[in-house]
Amino acid sequence: MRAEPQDFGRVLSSMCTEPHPAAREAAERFLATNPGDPGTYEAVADLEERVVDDLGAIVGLDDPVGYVASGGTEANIQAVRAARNLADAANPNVVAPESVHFSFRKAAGVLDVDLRLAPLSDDYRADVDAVRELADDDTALVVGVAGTTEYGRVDPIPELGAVARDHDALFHVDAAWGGFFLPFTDREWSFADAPVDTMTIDPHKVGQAAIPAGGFLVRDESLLDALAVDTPYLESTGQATLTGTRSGAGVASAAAAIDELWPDGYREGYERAQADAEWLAAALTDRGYDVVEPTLPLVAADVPEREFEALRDAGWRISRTGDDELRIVCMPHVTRTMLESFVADVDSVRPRRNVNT
Ligand code: 0PR
Repeated sequence: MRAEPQDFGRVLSSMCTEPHPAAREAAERFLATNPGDPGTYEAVADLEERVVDDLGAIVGLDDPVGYVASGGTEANIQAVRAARNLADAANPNVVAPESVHFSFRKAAGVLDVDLRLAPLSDDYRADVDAVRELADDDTALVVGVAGTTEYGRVDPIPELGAVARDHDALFHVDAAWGGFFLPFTDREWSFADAPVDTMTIDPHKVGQAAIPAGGFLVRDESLLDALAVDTPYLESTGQATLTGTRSGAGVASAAAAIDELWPDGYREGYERAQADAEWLAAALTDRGYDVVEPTLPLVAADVPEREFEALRDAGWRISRTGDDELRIVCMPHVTRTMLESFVADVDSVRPRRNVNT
C-alpha cells in the first residue's frame, strides 16, 4: 500500500510548513545532486552561492559567506564549533539564555564545551546582566535568539553583542525560525544592527523551502576557514560543512522559494501571520485563558491539561512549552479559517465556568 504523508490542515505547533510549489518542483529536479562535491555538481553549487547571497540581503550582511546546512541544529553546532576552534582558552565555554534551542545542548555535548545558561527576564528574553555575569575570559561564544522556539521572543541582540565583544568572544544569533519574519519588523536582530559573527536562518522553516534547508552565515571567510578540513581526493580541496554528502534538493528549493517570495511574498506572509496570531491571542484572552502576547507570530496560552488533551483528541497537532502552556505557531500553512475552527473546538471542550464574555 502506498503511504501518504499527513496534510497540514490541523498542524498548529510545527515549525515546518508546506513548501512553496516552486520550491517543491525545484527539490524534485535537484534530488540527485550533491552540493557536498561542488567540483562535480556545479549547477547546484552555483545555486548555493545564490542562496547565500540572498540570505545575506535578508540578514543585512554585505559579501556574505556561508552555506545551506541540513537545518538549524547543524548551523548552531557549527557556530559553537567555529568559536571553539578559534578560542585561546583551554576549556572554552558558551554563554546563552535559557530559552536557547536544545541543539546547543547537543553542540556542547559533541564538542565538549561548557554551556552556561543565563536566566531570562520577565518578558521571556535574555537577561543581559545575567549573561554578563556568566561570561568570563574563557567564553568563546555568546548566543542570542531572534525568535525563540517557545515564545517567539527576540533577545536584546545589540546588548548581547556588546557583552561578547567585551570578552573577545564571538557572537552568534539564532534566527532559525524568526529570520524570515524579522526584516519586516522594527526589531534589532541582524548583522546590520549588532556585531554579529555567525547566524542561523533556516529556509526550511518560514522560508518555505523543502527540508533539508538550513542556513549558516558568517561575517567573513576566516570563520568558515576555522571549520574546514582537507578533502584531498575531491576537486574542491576543503570542506567546511558538518555533513559530507548533502541534499541538492534543499539547496535548489531554498533558491526557488527565495526567488519567488523575497521580499514581497515574505512581507505579506509576515503581516498575515502576525495579524492571525494577534486575533488568536485576543480570542483566547476573551475566553479567560492567560495568554503570552505574540511579538512574532507565535501564541502561548495557559490551557489546562484536560482541554489540551481533548483538542489533541480532536486531531489538532499542538504542543506545550516547558511551563505547560499550549503553543501555536502561525506558520505559512496556518490560515484564519483553521484558527477559527480551532477556537470553535476550544469552545466545545471548555467548561462553561471559564466564560467571561
Ligand atoms: N533554533 C531554533 C530557534 C529553533 O526553533 C529550532 C527548531 C532549531 C534551531 C533547530 O532547527 P532544526 O530542527 O531545523 O535542526 N525548532 C523546532 C523545535 O525544536 C523544530 C521543529 C520543527 C519541531 C517542526 C517540530 C516540528 O514539527 O521545536
